[in-house]
Amino acid sequence: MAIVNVTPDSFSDGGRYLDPDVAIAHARSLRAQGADLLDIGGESTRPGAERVAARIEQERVLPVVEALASEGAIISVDTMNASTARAAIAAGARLVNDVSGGLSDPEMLAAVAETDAEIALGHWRGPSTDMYARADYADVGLEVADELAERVAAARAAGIAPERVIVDPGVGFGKRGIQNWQVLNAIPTLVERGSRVLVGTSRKRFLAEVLGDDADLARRDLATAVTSALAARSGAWAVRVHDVPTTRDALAVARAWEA
Ligand code: PMM
Repeated sequence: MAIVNVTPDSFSDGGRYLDPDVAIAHARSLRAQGADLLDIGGESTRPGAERVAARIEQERVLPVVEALASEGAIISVDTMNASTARAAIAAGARLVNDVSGGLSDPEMLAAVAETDAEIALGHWRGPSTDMYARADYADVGLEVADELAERVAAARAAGIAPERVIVDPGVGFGKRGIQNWQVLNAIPTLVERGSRVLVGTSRKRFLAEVLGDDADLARRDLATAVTSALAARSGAWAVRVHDVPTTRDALAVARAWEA
């Protein structure tokens, strides 16, 4: 899953793809590099980020979703807003990627239930503005698995069959340093619970904590390729990344090892 952030303020690529034509061209190149899914987002969720009005979010993402879906790309829309999810599905998106697990907008699950789209539910304990205030766990892997199971049950209660649901442990969302590694170690536990698992480590701060704060993007992308290959070996269904070639190569090598 390749990341297309149509935002002015995402932490690693904010502002680069705010113009729809530039975002579309970038997404086409990610697809040409081998991305199976394009995840298009119009609201940054980096720590401390302020919310964006749904209308602005839609102005950013809908032209990009529509153009790429019409070319046959499989599109995911990264949103916490039910109205944006609805509009993006109407424009051709097949997957709604809600980092809040359907908790931010009480209409989200019902909106997706009315369609045949899939939904990725992220592990989330509250808004980005103060997400670290809730980073308090006794056993982070188990708590993330249990809290995601509750969200899968909520989706089912809203009318979304479990086969349409993907879970994501929400690396970096209300988790500090070592908690992110613990949650990655819990991927097999998540897989055992039965849903497909999506994992997003790309360029995140916990990688810089290992590499050193001076690590440039190329080094963070290499680290992302390693965590993504390890996530795949742990049973993840998809990995969400900015740089497709490095992760494609790492996945190919991991697959060859397994074969
Ligand atoms: N991380 C970010 C945004 N969206 N979606 C999923 N499913 N999983 C993630 O870990 C995730 C996400 C934040 O990173 P970005 O600003 O680089 O997109």
